[in-house]
Amino acid sequence: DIVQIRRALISVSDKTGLVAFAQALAARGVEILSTGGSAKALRDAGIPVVEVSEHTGFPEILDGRVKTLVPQIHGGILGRRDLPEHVAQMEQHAIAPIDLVAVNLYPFEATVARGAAFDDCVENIDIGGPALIRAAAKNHDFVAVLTEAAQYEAVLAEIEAQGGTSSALRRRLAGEAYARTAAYDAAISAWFAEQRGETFPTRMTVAGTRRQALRYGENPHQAAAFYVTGTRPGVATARQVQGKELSYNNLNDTDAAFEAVAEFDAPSVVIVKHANPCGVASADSVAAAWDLALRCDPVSAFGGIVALNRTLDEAAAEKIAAIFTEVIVAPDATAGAQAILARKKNLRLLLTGALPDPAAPGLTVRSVAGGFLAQTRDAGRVSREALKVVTKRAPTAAELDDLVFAFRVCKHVKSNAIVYAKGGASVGIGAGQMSRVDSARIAAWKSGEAAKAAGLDAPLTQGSVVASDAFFPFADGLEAAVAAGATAVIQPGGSMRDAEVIAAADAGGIAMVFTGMRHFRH
Ligand code: 93A
Repeated sequence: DIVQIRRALISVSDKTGLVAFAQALAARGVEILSTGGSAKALRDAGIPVVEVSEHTGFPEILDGRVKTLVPQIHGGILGRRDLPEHVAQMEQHAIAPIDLVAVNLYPFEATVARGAAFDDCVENIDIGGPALIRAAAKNHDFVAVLTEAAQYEAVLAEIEAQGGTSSALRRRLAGEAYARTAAYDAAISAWFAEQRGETFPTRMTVAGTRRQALRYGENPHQAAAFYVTGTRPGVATARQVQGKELSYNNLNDTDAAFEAVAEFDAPSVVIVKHANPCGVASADSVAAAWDLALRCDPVSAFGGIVALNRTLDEAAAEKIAAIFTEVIVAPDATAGAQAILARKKNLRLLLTGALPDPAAPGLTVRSVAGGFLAQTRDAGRVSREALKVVTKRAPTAAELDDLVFAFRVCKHVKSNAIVYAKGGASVGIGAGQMSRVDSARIAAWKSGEAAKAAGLDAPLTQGSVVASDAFFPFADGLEAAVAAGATAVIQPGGSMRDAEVIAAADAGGIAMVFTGMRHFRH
């Protein structure tokens, strides 16, 4: 099923690789039809080309809105070469068959991305291009369709090796062609929804490009792949500098760690295990932040994912490399730090070039049986000014710093989340429990273990502050915090029993502030 290429239609906005591709076709005696700009580029390169308007006897009209939308072109693409009636009709109307269509579309996505005006975006909605692509893909039994420069090589290789394209390649290209037009229309409809200020249109397409096939999913019996959907800096846009292949769980944990560390302004480190932070700290340097983050839960940190919000330097690299770590993600790394990590062949180092903006808008999507849930990202951040003191004692300035820090950490801990913090570092994290009081107790207990490991007499929670991602429904959770030695509490407030909880805080002599904002994370 090899199809020899006698005539090709080339119409491309992105002219990358165009000349070399067309040159190779021309060298094989292929007649090239082309639209205005593409034809000019080919002529300038000395490649013989016939303008579509010349071929059809119909000029490009309406500022190029109608270039290829003519029967001579679409008939040449869509006619079946194996049906005598098709062949006869094509002959009757002087329609020459077209065996290869190379089209890439008006750059709608890039035009929107550069913030162009409404009319400019509309003008960049390609009509003729998708029509050519869809037609060629439909008639893939006889036509090869190329929608990006990355595909030129494979087609030329087949023509070189066997004098034409194989049906296997043409089918693959057809599938990729419809994926391209689907993504294009998804981008256009999303843009229209955005223009109307509609976050949740009646139909939503989650469009992504496969970046990597993964060895398996969350478990080895699950298949998985990794898709890139945008340009927001983060795990999907990171460059892997070294280390073993990333797994599904690595990627998920790295995302959690990097999103969390981006919340903090000072040099900070977040260590994640099973999508939950097990140590978070801010300090004067990332190396100092690492020491504090590790102290919170050194047992869990083993085999963890480490995220930094600053360039990884040599001092931090030495320290992190001293314990078994799966992944390090940072905006950048010094050459010295990279040399240190290079000794650990398996350790994956990801560099992102930038930090995500935690306040950036966007959606998160989660699948449920038969559908998916979409919501705006939790871009919420409490400021000191928004806090309401509800106890007799107000927090000190130092307590306030730690309260805001702890609540920010809480946002990245699975509910029910309880975070103890002191001196810009987490000192006890309770995650994912079904009852809040259990999270409070677990956090305090883990902190006691960490203190023992560090050879300290008092638990790290002594003199700390504590944050809760949602309100305390009863006083017991708060009493557990008081028992652990916390001196101040931050929580959303809003429970039916707020009065009891406030009374327990006053009885314990501690300060409490309400945020009015909750950070559930399920
Ligand atoms: O304006 S269109 O929607 N109408 C058409 O008939 C048409 N034919 C090809 N856009 C059309 N194209 C697009 O023109 C192609 O998809 C390609 O992106 C572009 C190439 O134009 P030029 O060769 O003039 O640079």
